[in-house]
Amino acid sequence: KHKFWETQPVGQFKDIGDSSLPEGPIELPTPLSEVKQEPYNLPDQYEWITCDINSEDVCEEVYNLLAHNYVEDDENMFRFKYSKEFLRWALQPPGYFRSWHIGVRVKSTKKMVAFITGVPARIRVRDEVVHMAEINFLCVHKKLRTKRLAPVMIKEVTRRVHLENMWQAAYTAGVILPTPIATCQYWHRSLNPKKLIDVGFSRLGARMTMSRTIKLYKLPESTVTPGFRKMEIHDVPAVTRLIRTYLSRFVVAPDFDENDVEHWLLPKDDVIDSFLVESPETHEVTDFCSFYTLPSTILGHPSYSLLKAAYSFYNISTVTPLLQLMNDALIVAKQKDYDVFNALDVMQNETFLRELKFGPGDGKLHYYLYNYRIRHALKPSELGLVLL
Ligand code: NHW
Ligand code: EN5
Repeated sequence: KHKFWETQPVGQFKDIGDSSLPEGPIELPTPLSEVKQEPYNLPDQYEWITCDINSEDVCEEVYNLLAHNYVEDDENMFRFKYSKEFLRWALQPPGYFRSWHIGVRVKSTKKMVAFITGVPARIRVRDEVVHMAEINFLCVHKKLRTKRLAPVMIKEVTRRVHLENMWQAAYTAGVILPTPIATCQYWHRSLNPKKLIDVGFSRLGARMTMSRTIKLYKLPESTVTPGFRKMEIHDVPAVTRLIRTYLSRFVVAPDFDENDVEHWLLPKDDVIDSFLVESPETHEVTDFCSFYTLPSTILGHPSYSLLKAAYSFYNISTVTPLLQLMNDALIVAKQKDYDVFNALDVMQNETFLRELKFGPGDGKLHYYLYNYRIRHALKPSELGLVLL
């Protein structure tokens, strides 16, 4: 079992419960001169490429690789379909490294067959802010699976992260690896129940008709909170103060500055939506909510091919009850024609999920740190981090 992961500086299953092991880095950094200078070897037919995601052609190749080979649900009914604009946003935050956008091509045909990325992030673990890589979009073409290409991809991104003098990483996966710092549950709120049932995303409940189901999930036409509006560029300082204060209560959370907030939270059409509540009296920004857009291909359905999904991102309530704020988020998502609103049970999300008619999904999301040990697994409510 885990012939690769056993060799890596990650929490191992055999060490679970061993309270003699200290929290923090597992291995010390090595001098940069000792970091391997050449890429890892690939099988002879393949070559490494550093991707220029700003190039329309490269971005399209990545988009197509992922659209056909990235994550599916356990019954292979849906596959994530990240848009090109989303990929550009996800891969180019402040201080990003082009060298961390790594592709593999077939030498003879130049076809892209594998991909992995990192982006830099400051992640706070308890009272320590750690400069990490967030690793995402690991993908090997379906025809090249189970040939141990993934460990080579992971070692190569690790090497390139080390070359920037960073020694820790954060990542999430639907599969269990050694060893999760937290295991979260996906929850789903139907916005277009008829379509969701038609495509097999959800089922008609026992003793429910279609018309009762549609009525159950009906939402008001417009938002109810006075002062609820789209976030704008001039809101960046206020939103940064709000989110920094809020995230300080979680055990693991990003350390966002104004540049990060501008990049990650300022609205971008069909990528990231953010709303806030500006008090009509004091003009203070008191509350904030956001979701990102990640559609899925509906595999093999005669009449529908795309599921439009919103994913809850960062939400902060100080005056408006979180329940009301998130109900307004559902209302705008419905106005914008999303079929479903998804959320994890991270942060304070448990306080609204059931009441707002979210139901638990069949998927879990495991959170991991590379080269950083946590004494014992966290509760989802202790996590203040959402990855894309
Ligand atoms: S999770 C989404 C990952 N992608 C997909 O699920 C897409 C569809 N699947 C595939 O493309 C978000 C392939 O099945 C993949 C595996 C490529 C997943 N994470 O090549 P082999 C992320 O992107 C291990 C980590 O034969 P394959 C996060 C597996 O346990 N490891 O398999 C990515 C086994 O090792 P073991 C994973 O099916 C985080 C080995 O790979 C994994 O052809 C990456 C088998 O390799 C996963 N999701 O390809 C880690 N899935 O020890 C970052 C399988 O058990 C670490 N494996 O024998 C930090 C790096 C930076 C550090 C900086 C200091
Ligand atoms: C790294 N950034 O399994 C991401 N999704 O529940 C990689 N299920 O959509 C990790 N199987 O439960 C990704 N409908 C891990 C997740 C991979 C994708 C995945 C799950 C999450 C999902 C749906 C569809 C299931 C189709 C059959 C699901 C039930 C919804 C229902 C609505 C009404 C109230 C009850 C729940």
